[in-house]
Amino acid sequence: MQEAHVYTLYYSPATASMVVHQALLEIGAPHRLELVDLTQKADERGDYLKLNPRGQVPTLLIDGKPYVESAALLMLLAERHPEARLAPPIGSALRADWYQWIAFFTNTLGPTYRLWFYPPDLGSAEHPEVVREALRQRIEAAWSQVDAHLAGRGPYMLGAQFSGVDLLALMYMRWSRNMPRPVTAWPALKSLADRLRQRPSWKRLYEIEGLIEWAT
Ligand SMILES: N[C@@H](CCC(=O)N[C@@H](CS)C(=O)NCC(=O)O)C(=O)O
Repeated sequence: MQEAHVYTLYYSPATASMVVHQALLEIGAPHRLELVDLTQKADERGDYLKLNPRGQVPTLLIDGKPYVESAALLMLLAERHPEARLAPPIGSALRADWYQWIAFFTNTLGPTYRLWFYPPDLGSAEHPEVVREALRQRIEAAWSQVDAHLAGRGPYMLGAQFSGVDLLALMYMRWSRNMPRPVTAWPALKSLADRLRQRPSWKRLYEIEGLIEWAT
């Protein structure tokens, strides 16, 4: 008989599901993976639309109930598995920083990256140069801010202590690899990326998702 898992992650390799997948690996929580075919048009993703009306990944089923939004799923997993220490204790000063940086990544970089990678969201197959340039500047300004933060208060996003925010940062950092200015061009960001890419959960994620680029 198949083991019934609490968690089922609907994912696609190298996408916004990465952070949730890596969090599950960090936690060591048994889970089932369901691959979502993103080559199909979003409104043709059949039954998956019942779980995630926008047809996007990730979706995490917890005891059969679907939840979406990568940053929310990261926070939920951190809360459900305090022993994995993906979040500092509630009420601590670091917890406040943790909320702040998660919101920063998901509000600032998330939507801008989305527009960068999905020009049809703004109505064209390719961005006009002026739009592409504006997005590039916004993305690079956000990374400059994070680099300055890390240079003063690193090496991790919360200082000396690794946390789930670093997993979120790592996913966004990886997506910059083919951009005009990859994060590895900023010294403190490069050092964070190098540190995080040593984690067993990252290596395992690469094996499972069949990833090659930007491994180390
Ligand atoms: N805000 C969402 C964004 C999810 C998202 O845009 N996922 C992309 C992959 S990175 C996707 O599903 N793309 C396929 C599509 O939009 O059709 C999150 O962070 O979970």
